[in-house]
Amino acid sequence: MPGTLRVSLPRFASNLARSSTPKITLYDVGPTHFGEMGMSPFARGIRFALNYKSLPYAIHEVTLPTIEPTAKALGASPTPSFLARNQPRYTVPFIHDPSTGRVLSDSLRIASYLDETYPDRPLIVPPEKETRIGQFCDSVSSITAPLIPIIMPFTISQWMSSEMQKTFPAGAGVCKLTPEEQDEVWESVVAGFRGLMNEYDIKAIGDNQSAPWVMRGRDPSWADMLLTGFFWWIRAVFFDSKGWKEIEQLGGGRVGSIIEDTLEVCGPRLEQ
Ligand SMILES: N[C@@H](CCC(=O)N[C@@H](CS)C(=O)NCC(=O)O)C(=O)O
Repeated sequence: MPGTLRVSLPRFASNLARSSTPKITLYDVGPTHFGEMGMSPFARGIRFALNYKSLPYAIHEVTLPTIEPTAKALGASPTPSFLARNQPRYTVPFIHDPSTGRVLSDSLRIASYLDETYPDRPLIVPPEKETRIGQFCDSVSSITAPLIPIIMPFTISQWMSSEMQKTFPAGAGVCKLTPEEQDEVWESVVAGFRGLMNEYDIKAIGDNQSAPWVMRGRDPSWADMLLTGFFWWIRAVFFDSKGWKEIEQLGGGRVGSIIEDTLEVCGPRLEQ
């Protein structure tokens, strides 16, 4: 049943209070009215990862025009997926970890780095699943991409501060799709997620088939965190829409379970 927690709570929660680990700085776009959930779905996933690993962190908000100069000043690399297409581009999230002096960009790389650097915390990108997790996350962003023109107008007007709204190009807050075109987008998004969840059921490589997690492991992985980073946003805007309700019910309600369980295990706790 969606929302029913069938997993153990993070084993390191109590370490946080007595931790002397210096705070990692996570760069996200803002300011927004999302509060502790942050703006970028990728950065939101990293918050879930830091929460899950009980690593202390602070958020540093940048605006769209200040992503690149801030990243360059810190020494963060352009995002590899854009680099591969020969279009160097700087994106959030990126992090600075004062414990190691490392600066990293790209959410999957950050998630893997946290595993490597803090191996005593629960792993979220186990090496044997890294490729599958990476492919899953790429699919999540490409399946979701057609929703952007529909989701952004509401997001910009309702959730972005006026300071942040000004950094968006004129017209970014207007959906130019007809209602019929929007229905088609939803159909493609629902079909995309249906295919993806089926594929990951068939080829599941986890060891706990009754667990809701994407990889069917005993614990959540980066795949659940990134998926919930996206779905939290989509659900918050479209919770009452037919398309969202279909997505939530995919796999007999498994998608809804992943969101609820990930939020319960890895959700907001930013005060440190
Ligand atoms: N592959 C990157 C994608 C990150 C990404 O696309 N971030 C968006 C915000 S959600 C961004 O910073 N966009 C700024 C831009 O494209 O100029 C990751 O996983 O971190």
